[in-house]
Amino acid sequence: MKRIDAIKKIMENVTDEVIIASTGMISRELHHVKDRPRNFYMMGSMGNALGIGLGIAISSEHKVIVISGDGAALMSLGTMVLHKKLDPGNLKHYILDNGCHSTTGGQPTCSDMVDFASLAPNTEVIIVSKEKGDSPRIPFSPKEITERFRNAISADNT
Ligand SMILES: Cc1ncc(C[n+]2csc(CCOP(=O)(O)OP(=O)(O)O)c2C)c(N)n1
Ligand SMILES: [Mg+2]
Repeated sequence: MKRIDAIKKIMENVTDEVIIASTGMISRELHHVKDRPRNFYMMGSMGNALGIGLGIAISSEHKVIVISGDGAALMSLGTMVLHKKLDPGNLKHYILDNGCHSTTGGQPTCSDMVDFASLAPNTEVIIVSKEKGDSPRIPFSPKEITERFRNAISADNT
């Protein structure tokens, strides 16, 4: 399955959930498939999406979906353990595993050494193909994304 098709499938069941998308083509593809103010695109800082999602999940009643790549998930193994410890029922973590850093040229990861789904609750691995994809750049600045997202999830808009 292509990564963008996995994202389309995830989006089929999304209503009012907050979505935190990992750095790179995952964010671009989510933006391309369905841009919405409740999407936060973690531009630049790979490995941080789960920490942001976990923070929102434990401090609010929002249903939160985090979409990570395998490279990003490997960078946030400690956060996955914290996810297990805190175990918020309102957080779902998808890991789109293509065994590489597809966004930056396909450098291999060692995702085959880890059973991500066993590390934390509500964690689902979807195996996807390695191609980079061609979704265009997100036309918002990090500041615009943050402001739009903050506004969308603020107490007034729950
Ligand atoms: C801390 C940090 N390291 C490296 C990068 C460069 N970078 C951006 S996306 C990416 C690859 C992401 O790989 P993965 O999470 O597996 O997602 P994929 O591209 O395979 O869908 C890299 C290395 C970055 N933005 N931030
Ligand atoms: Mg990857």
